[in-house]
Amino acid sequence: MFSCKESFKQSFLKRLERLCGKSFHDSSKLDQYQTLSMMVREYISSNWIGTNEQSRSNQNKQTYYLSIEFLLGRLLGQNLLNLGVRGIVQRGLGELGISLDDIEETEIDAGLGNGGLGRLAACFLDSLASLDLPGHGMGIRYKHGFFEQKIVDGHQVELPEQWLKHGYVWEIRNADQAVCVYFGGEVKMAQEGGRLRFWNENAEVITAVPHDIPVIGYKTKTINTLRLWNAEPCSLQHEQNILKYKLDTEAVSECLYPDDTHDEGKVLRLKQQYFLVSASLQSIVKSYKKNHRSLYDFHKKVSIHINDTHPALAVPELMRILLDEEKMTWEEAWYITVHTISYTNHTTLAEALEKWRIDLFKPLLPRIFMIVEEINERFCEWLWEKYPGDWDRIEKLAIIAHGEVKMAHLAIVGSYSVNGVANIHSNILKEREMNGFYTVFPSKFNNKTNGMSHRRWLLKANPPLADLITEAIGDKWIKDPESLLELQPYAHDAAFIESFQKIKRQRKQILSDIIKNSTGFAVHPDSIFDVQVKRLHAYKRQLLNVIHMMYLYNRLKDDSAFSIYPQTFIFGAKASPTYHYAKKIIKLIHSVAHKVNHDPEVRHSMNVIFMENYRVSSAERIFPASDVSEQISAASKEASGTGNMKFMINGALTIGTHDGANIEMLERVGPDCIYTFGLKADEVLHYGEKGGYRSREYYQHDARIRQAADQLISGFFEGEADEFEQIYDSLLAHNDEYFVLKDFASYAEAQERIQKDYRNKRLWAEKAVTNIAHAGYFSSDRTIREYADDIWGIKPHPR
Ligand code: 26V
Repeated sequence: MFSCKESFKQSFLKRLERLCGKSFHDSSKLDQYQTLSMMVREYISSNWIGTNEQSRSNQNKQTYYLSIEFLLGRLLGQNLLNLGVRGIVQRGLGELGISLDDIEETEIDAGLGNGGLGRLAACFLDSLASLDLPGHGMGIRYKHGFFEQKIVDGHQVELPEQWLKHGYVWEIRNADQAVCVYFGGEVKMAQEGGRLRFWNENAEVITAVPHDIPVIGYKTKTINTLRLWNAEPCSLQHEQNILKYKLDTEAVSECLYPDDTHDEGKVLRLKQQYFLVSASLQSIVKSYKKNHRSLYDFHKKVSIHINDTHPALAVPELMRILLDEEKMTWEEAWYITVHTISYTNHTTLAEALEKWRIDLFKPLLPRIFMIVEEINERFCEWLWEKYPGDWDRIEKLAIIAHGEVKMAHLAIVGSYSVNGVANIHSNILKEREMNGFYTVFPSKFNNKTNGMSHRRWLLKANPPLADLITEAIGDKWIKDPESLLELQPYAHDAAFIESFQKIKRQRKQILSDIIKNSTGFAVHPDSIFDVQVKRLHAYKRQLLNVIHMMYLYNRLKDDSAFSIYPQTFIFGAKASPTYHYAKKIIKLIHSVAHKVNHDPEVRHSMNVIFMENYRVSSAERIFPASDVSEQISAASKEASGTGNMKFMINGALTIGTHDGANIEMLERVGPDCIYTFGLKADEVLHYGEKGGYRSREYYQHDARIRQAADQLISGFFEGEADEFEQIYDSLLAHNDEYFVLKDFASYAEAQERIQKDYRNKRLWAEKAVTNIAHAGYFSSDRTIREYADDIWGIKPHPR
């Protein structure tokens, strides 16, 4: 049906009538979107079945990527591209008088993630399928994804997100493969055939129903699966209060936690984690047993990856299945578990490391708690034998200590591989945060620098740039992103540079139109588009950007000899609903925007824009239109970053600290093509540990800082005079935890370099093209190949 335009048109019209019960003329955009998506789903179904059959018959090793988040965004456009039929569909629909772009716009983002961690999981799925690797995702089918952000008078307001309101065409509900997940109750134990048998009584039972989404690789017959679990009532449960039971059950897959800042200690979050893990492991073991004879080879045929510690209960859950259901000995079960599970750490921030209080954990998961206790005891005994008398070490490394279960410790002890997500981050894990574990398990630790799907972030998000690249070097970069290096000579090719500049200008015009439509404000596409889009966190230092904008504004007002190349500062960020400080920063950005954009003396030199409800689909419009990429975290705090890579591949130049993957970008493009500034990681860590930084000195000695800081509390902005007191205090009373003031001068100096360099359009474009040429390394294809070869031991199986 996608082989030629005519047959596509006919099938489309026929399918539309059958599916929607309407004639084409009466159909809505949504009807058309659903029809087209359904056609895609039917089209791939034989390859989906084929992929599953192949892995069954060949018994090839499979990887399951367990993640509490998958931030997929929209699927239709990417699927059409990957199937190589987007052109035919676009032309066919065009002849029917409809625009494919408009139809794609009707798809609601699947926003089942908070930010980088969830989007990384989605990019990994694309790479796994595109590389013909047998790797599948497992997650939760939240009814409400990440909240929808509205801005009211400069304040963030959160609305419940409704991605399922029109149904979801990409999923197939497989109720026949549902499994039961047990909570609470009492653990019973009896002697049986010379061993202890454990079972659970009076537990609460929840049904986990899988909803499977096909993951379509780029121009390949491999279709992998993303399995999302929905929590539903179970007919086995005897309940007095049925309504309460139904609501309690459904609550488990109701909402994505929008809070990656602090653990609210909510039992519901722990319930979600065990729900994901137990349902996934039961289904993995079941399907393994169907196709293999001996469970003793499990680890040779299955690898299970845990994305951060949220699914770390995979360790005791696999133990429970092997011990209690499969009757293995502890030693047998442990050997298999530790040879099956691998773990990625995504942050070193102590506040973000998950710990669960025993008094919450034990009643909810009594048998799992027993197993964790046993793992802990055996681990501590092992330590004691290796380091006799070293109580300190045992106390530091124990899985259970001071009334809490430490999930990172459980993940490290229960897995064969622990990786960080950029070189610097992995080194900090080894040398500092996890040094105790690195000393006892040095061979487990490794690095896998993050990547992004260049097919979504260049091929799909920026078709004219993708076409220009293909014209120059052919299309092999789509399958082999590191061949983008062949673009390097074009950095000095006048015709190529001119086309690149034209495309960038067009993309800036498109973004300007979007900004005009959503905010009513007209920005100038010839100004420098300087963009910071990412979650709002103190450590990411949106505040540094804001203080610098305030300084620019003040200088433009006060110093008549001062002028700048017009610059548009664009922000997009969601703050966690309970993170009041972050919400104040959003308000501050709006207050500065209001002042700047309405000042007739300044508004032609600088503008400030906040884009509401930043998400995957808006990111696809923003990266291609950017000139400057703000990656300005306090060094050592951003594990990797992945937005930095998406800007880079779209030809934006980075202003960034020596942090995360920025460092590896610098190593590739060289210091002339990236604007680095600020403290190094070891300096930040040194001050953090030993002290010696006094932010007040920077306030006293730098008039630029003093003026901006004073404006935070002087009523300079409209609204309450004390509105920004908390921000002022964070900088001065609390000694500026993230070194905003200390890095200010260096940041302002890097911005001056940008101001100077941007005026030389030719040179700027050369630097941009150099960035694109070196961005191939940051494709998730490279990352996934490394995971496949070094950690998972899986091989490509093209069909
Ligand atoms: C949690 C917290 C809690 C305390 C305040 C600061 C903070 C910052 C981040 C988090 C989330 C931790 C997990 C996470 O999303 N990490 C992100 O993972 C990305 C993919 O590996 C990586 O690119 C980002 O640098 C990293 O922050």
